[in-house]
Amino acid sequence: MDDILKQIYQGIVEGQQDAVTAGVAAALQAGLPARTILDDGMLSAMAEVGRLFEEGECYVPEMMISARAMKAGLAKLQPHMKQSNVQAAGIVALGTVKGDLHDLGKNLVGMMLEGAGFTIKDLGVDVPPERFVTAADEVDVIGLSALLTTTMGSMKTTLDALDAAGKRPKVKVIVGGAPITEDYARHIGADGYASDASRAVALAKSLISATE
Ligand code: B12
Repeated sequence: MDDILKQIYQGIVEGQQDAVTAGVAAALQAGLPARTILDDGMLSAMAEVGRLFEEGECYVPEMMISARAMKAGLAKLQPHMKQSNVQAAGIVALGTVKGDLHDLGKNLVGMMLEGAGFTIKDLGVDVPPERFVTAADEVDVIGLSALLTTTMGSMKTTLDALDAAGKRPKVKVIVGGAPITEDYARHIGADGYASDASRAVALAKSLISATE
């Protein structure tokens, strides 16, 4: 791995925010594509943090510090992920479902969608179904994120709330997050599932063009 990417990777695993932001700046300066920095330096590091946690080699506080370093790195990378000549593509409300506080994946999906011309309404984390119901009037697509197996059910609750409020036909609902699968998405009646942020962009685009 490139030395700068190694610095970013190590910085995230060890939770050193300054090393990560300096590394991202250096990598951009060296002309490395934002995509490579994200995939090889950052996402792989977060996966390693997850592995360490699973193996009992790190705990929640360390995970939090790593997440903070990752967030700082993402903020540095964000302006470089916008594509040129993009046209307004639609409005997407994004939120992490009730009970769940993980937001790195949701934020990344938001960044990529924004880069592709979508307007993002970020509803934050631990979002109750009613907030999504309210947002449904103002957006074309609602994106639900869940990282915990225990909060996957909140996706179904949210879809049920949209249905009960008569809002379901108005919006497309897409879902994602580490424990979510295509099958689960179909099972709860979502309009689509994407396993990562790039696929989320393609999915949102295809759903919007299908309604035009
Ligand atoms: C960082 C982290 C945390 C941080 C979160 C900080 C933050 N601001 O997000 C903190 C420390 C707060 C945390 C807390 C907890 N965590 Co945690 N966490 C993680 C970790 C290490 C990384 C997650 C991450 O950010 N990945 C990087 C992002 C970019 O990837 P992503 O989220 O998967 O998103 C991508 C795709 O999934 C997709 N996507 C995501 N959302 C959406 C939405 C849409 C619409 C679409 C289309 C696509 C999409 O696109 C994204 C970009 O490519 C994971 C391990 C892992 N491997 O996932 C554990 C993990 C998710 N956590 C776990 C656990 C258990 C917890 C706690 C319960 C721990 C505890 N005992 O307190 C708490 C729960 C708190 C809560 N109520 O939410 C478990 C979950 C196990 C399970 N089966 O449910 C995991 C899997 C760790 C493990 N291996 O055991 N965590």
